[in-house]
Amino acid sequence: MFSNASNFVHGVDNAFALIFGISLFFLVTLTGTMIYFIIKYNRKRHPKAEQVKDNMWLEVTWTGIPLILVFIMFYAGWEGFLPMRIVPKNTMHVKAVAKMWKYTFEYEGNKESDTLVLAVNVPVKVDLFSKDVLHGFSIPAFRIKEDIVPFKNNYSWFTPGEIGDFELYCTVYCGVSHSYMYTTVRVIDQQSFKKWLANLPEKKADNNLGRMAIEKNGCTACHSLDGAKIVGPTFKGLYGSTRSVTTNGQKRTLIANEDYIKTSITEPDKDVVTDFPQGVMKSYKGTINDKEIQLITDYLKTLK
Ligand code: HEC
Ligand SMILES: [Cu+2]
Repeated sequence: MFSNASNFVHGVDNAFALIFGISLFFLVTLTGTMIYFIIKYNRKRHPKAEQVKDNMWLEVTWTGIPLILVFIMFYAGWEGFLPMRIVPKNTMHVKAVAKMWKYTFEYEGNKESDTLVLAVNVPVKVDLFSKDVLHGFSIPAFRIKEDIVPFKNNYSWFTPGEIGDFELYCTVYCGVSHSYMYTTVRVIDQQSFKKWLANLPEKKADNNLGRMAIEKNGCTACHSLDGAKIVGPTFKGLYGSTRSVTTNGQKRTLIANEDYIKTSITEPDKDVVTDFPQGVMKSYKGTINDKEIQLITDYLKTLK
């Protein structure tokens, strides 16, 4: 609680602490009063029940106090929430593109990245865009959570206040591999950010059939194209490299050639790559035909 990871941490945590405190207070006092009454008005001590009727002050109190408390809670929440919807001028812009089951971040100058890299203390507006279904853009450390709704332009903004890596999730169940839809927010100093952005390659037109097959079949939810290790090994530099795998419980090394790629797609549990889990990738036998496997393989050859 009360970190400085983003400018919204204080507002959200204040509301949370207040509501939590009030709830805790009532949990303790109500339970205490109940126990006290159970003992005090126990049948042995009070054999004859008495009825209390129409106590105006009592009723005014138990209506008035909760009403005031609820308004205080509302005010604390409102104060934390309102600034999230008012974007200041001169923010940096990033477009977050969500699709089953991956985030891509597009930067000015037609550049894109799998990780959301940001400069510390620079306010950023993130335009949220979905290519398919409902997703949820959430950075718990920043206290940010916003729905990404297809055909509706939503946004989020914040100022990262601490250098470091933070988790970014999809928080709306969006299909079988929803749980793999996570990535990292990397906050770096402003100088490093300028350098990073300058080195980020420009997006190429998406007209490669192999790349399209990879996107269409959702492979990029687990395999990055840029060297990042996510759920599975990266595709970058895979083709032609030496792989360490376990086959039938036996460790061995082999070269990633056309046959290996094909076996990896149709029988993923046959050669399990070292340091990666077995059984996570399902077999694409029957889903992807030989022609598509060839297109994918040809595309992998280009990812040096
Ligand atoms: C749910 C996550 C997931 C999806 C989706 C997925 N894979 Fe995998 N894949 C893995 C994991 C984990 C491994 C490593 C363990 C293993 O070898 O089975 C792997 C291994 C591989 C390998 C061997 C990689 C190496 O470094 O030697 C290839 C090739 C591969 N996958 C291709 C694909 C293709 C093509 C698709 C899409 C049609 C795909 N995968 C979809 C998780 C996934
Ligand atoms: Cu999602």
